[in-house]
Amino acid sequence: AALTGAPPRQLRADRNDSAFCRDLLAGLSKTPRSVAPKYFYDAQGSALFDRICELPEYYPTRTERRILERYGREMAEVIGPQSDIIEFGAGSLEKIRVLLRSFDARALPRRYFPIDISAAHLEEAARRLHAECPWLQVRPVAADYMQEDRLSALDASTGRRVGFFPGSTIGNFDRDEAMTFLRLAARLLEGGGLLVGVDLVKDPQTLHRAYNDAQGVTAAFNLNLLKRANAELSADFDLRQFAHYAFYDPYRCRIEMHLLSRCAQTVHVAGQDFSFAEGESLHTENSHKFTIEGFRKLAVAAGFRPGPVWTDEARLFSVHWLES
Ligand code: AVI
Repeated sequence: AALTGAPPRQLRADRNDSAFCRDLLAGLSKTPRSVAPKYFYDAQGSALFDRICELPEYYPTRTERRILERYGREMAEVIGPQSDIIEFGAGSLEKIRVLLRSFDARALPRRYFPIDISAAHLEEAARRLHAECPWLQVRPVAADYMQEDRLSALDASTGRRVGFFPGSTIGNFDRDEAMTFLRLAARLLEGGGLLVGVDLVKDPQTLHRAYNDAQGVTAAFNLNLLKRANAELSADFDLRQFAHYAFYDPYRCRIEMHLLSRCAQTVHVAGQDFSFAEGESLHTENSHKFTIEGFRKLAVAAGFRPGPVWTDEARLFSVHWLES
């Protein structure tokens, strides 16, 4: 092994034991083929997602930010003073900054627990936020927020707990996952509440454009999943032989993203062979869109009491306060 330059066997075994490896192999073995969208977010995928958020066609980030800016005072009021804010999938901690600006100096939150899977990124972002807001205790939690047994760091939260889940990430879950998340959040946040961003049903053209941008950033984001598999799992996907395909399904109220094989081909992933027919799909993401009433019903089914909802004038996006 030393002469061929291959990584030591133990290292290779570790890599192929990863959740990404396990889930991709399982997803490629199913019909139809699929893989969970959480695997988009390696360093490159996260950078591409940040670029998507800046695209003229991608309205959610911009619209949600405006809603947070415009109605932040009302949100701060329902959140209440001295609370502990827990953010699920906090990323670069940009959105919490927008929210924090709306608090009256006499009614500030006390602690902030950003939960994110990417530990290195999180520590640095938390340090910067604390430097800007020295009055706020920032306690980063490096974990997958869907794994409740990994959230013991939240035991340090002894005050009124308020969850923050912006960006309509909830739309990337299927119904069962959304219910699992909301039930978990309702338990964790008992006596407090959840502030959650939810993308709305709207005309299909606007939706279609948001996931088929002219610069091809969303296509690069989708294809990056294969690049990641090549880099981490010694796969040999030829990126030129797969096409980004995203469309709105009005029956399921969701955007579906796929990677379509441009030809008949065989791909190798972690020592296994997978044959694709021409046009065959690997389903990479669903992005559900909700009506306000539909989302409130889901929240009730998970054990929340829905409160105020804020939207933009064109009703593109919504932010919900749910009491638990
Ligand atoms: C993170 N999530 C809410 C985005 C969405 O719109 O569903 C991910 C995304 N996929 C393609 N563009 C953006």
